[in-house]
Amino acid sequence: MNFKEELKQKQQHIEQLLMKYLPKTNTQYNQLVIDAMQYSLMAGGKRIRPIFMYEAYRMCQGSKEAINAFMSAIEMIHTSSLIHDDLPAMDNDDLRRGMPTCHIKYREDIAILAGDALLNCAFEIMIEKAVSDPDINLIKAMRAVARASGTNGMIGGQVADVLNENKPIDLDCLNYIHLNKTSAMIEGSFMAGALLAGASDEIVEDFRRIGRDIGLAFQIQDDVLDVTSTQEILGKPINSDLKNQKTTYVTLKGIDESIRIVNELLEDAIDLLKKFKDIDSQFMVKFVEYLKTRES
Ligand code: GRG
Repeated sequence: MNFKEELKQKQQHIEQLLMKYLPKTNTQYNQLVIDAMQYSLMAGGKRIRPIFMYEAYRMCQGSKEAINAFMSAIEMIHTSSLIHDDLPAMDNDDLRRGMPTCHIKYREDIAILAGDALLNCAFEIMIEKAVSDPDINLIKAMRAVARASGTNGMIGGQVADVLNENKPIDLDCLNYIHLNKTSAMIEGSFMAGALLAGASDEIVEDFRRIGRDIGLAFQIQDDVLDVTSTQEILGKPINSDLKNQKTTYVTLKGIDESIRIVNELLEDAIDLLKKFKDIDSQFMVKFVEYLKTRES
């Protein structure tokens, strides 16, 4: 099977899990929020965070069924952040993953609730696993996910991002935003996968660094794609950073230097992955190579 086929298969598997873990209802009263959750969750993202989590888990020889719930949880938290990021109070975008954003389709009030509900659901399904299998590794993995998405992670990065719209910022501040808004969840995905598999602190730290490099590269690439891609390919409006007067790697470093930094960070991640040469890290190496050329 070639890389693209393997990637598609993994994405399809994750989508089956997401459907399984989405809450069900037996009443009409809360049906709309479940529809809105499903709409955004199943709108066709790349599913990179659960894939990274699974690869770290597999490379650490994990054998816990809980990985399925944790992979679903990280994608639910990611989707909840996208729903909130698109709201009028934040980026005010109409298009996401090539479809109308949640608040355009379901109204702003329901979109806010759908984002909240996905976040809650993520923690509920992880806690459910920890209750049925009270293993400290599950709790540690849950803590990694909570930290990644919290005040000193994604939310912290988003706060700095919104507070610094419409004003020039330096590289230090921009790196804080990128490393927290985007890298933290990618680092958290790798770390949670390794922790679930019971990996040592040293290995968990290796995966954290792999996630940091990939996450920063991923966000710098987003900055570049925002000015070089098209709405059709990206599935969301281009020039969004310009519209919101955001400082990005492109405005601070230019397109060519930004692309060079992306490639350097991804090469660093590949070097770290080489430590795992005795076990099968081939898919991850190919994934990082693919990220160099991603178009959306
Ligand atoms: C819900 C806990 C919680 C917080 C909300 C709004 C917010 C706080 C955070 C926004 C974070 C954000 C939107 C970061 C951008 C990260 C990013 C690069 C998103 C795009 O990720 P892809 O390309 O998207 O993986 P797909 O659509 O493929 O899943």
